[in-house]
Amino acid sequence: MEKLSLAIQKSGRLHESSVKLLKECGIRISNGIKKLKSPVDNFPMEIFYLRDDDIPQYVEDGVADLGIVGENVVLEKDKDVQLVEKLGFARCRLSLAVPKDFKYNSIRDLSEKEIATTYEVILKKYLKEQGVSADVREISGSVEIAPGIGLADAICDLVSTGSTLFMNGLKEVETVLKSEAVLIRNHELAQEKLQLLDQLLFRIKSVNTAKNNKYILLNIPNEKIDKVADIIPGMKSPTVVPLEREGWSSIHSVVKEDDFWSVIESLKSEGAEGILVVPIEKMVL
Ligand code: PRT
Ligand code: ZN
Repeated sequence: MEKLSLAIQKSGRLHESSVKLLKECGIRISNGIKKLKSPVDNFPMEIFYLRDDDIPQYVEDGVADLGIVGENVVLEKDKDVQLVEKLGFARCRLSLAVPKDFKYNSIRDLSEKEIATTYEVILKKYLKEQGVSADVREISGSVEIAPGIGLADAICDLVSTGSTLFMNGLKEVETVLKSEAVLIRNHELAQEKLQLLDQLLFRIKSVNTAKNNKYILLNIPNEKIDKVADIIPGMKSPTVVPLEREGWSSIHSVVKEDDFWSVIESLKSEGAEGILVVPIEKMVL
């Protein structure tokens, strides 16, 4: 039987979340990560452990059918691979930053300046789109120290909390790209592998949809049921269960994480009591 091969990062920021996602999808990886690859016991799949920079190339060549890697790396490597699904972890942005005393008003201020980066391809494309000509210097790590040692006027690097920039006396001035971990695939997968990919994707979506939603339970006077049902319509319609207490019901439904606080406010103003909110493990749509 055909097996899908999936490349994930061997160690680094993506590794743990990738393994965790697979685990949540019920994929049991057999042995430790010391090796180059591990079999999976309960799904026709094997896992390759690679440096993240190498993953797009391996997927383009079909050495691995699938890969989990930052979108930033996919775009920088510019290989012929297909983006299948955004995975919602390892969120960050690729930003331009300048020393904090640099008088920055617009991207034009970087015209003819030297910009150090490890993201040469993405940065050059961005500058071209912005109509700015600057001198892009590719350096291989610790980009944030380049202005301090006189190697560049500005940098373009990944940012998540911003503390690295701050500690190096830099300020963020433009966002070039927003990134997160993504699932990529080889362009020409055989039919059997595509079916396996569909199964895997179904599981990933169930897991990630569940993460973006919460299960909500509350008590409400019966005359407010319709109003509350409009606020929390759930997947089809909410479940309504009568309470022992005369004239009251319990409503169960699903609420999106993003809408959560505004929904809670509306429910309270309708007179909801005893609101409970619980995480959902899997959500099958
Ligand atoms: O060894 P290998 O080549 O596999 O790993 P790597 O060292 O190239 O990559 P790694 O593990 O550092 O990052 C893997 C991926 O995580 C990146 O390609 C991004 O998609 C994603 N990611 C998310 C980040 C960050 N957040 C991040 N903050 N990658 C790097 N950083 C670095 C950034 O370069 C800077 O040095 O963290 C610093 C900034 O962080 P803050 O929090 O101080 O802003
Ligand atoms: Zn890397």
